[in-house]
Amino acid sequence: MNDCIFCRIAEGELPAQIVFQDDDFVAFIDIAPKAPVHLVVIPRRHVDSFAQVAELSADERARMTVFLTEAADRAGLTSTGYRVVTNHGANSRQSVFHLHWHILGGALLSDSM
Ligand code: DGP
Repeated sequence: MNDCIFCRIAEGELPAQIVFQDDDFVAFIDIAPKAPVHLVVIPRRHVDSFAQVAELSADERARMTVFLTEAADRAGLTSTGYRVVTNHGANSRQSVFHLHWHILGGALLSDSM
């Protein structure tokens, strides 16, 4: 059994509040939100973190960025704005080792990154 939490969410083996998905990417509500709207966006294909993004094809990387904008739009964030963050490694406090992007919005965010 795959013990990656985000792979299991992508496979439908673990529940998540999915807001948008296609064949290659999934956007769902973060379980511990840091903003009124906090989405997690993942590629279905497992990549450990942003440092390994080259393991995705150029086409996947291009579509991933467009998917991020689409997910933010579906969450109603385009007009008011949002922040996109990805964490890699210990100093960033990455806790789930499957590449993911945080989309944060729904309020005026902290000016500290
Ligand atoms: P990071 O620290 O960048 O690795 O962020 C991981 C995020 O994933 C963190 O904000 C909490 C979220 N998360 C962890 N486990 C689950 C889960 O089982 N379901 C959901 N929806 N989010 C999760």
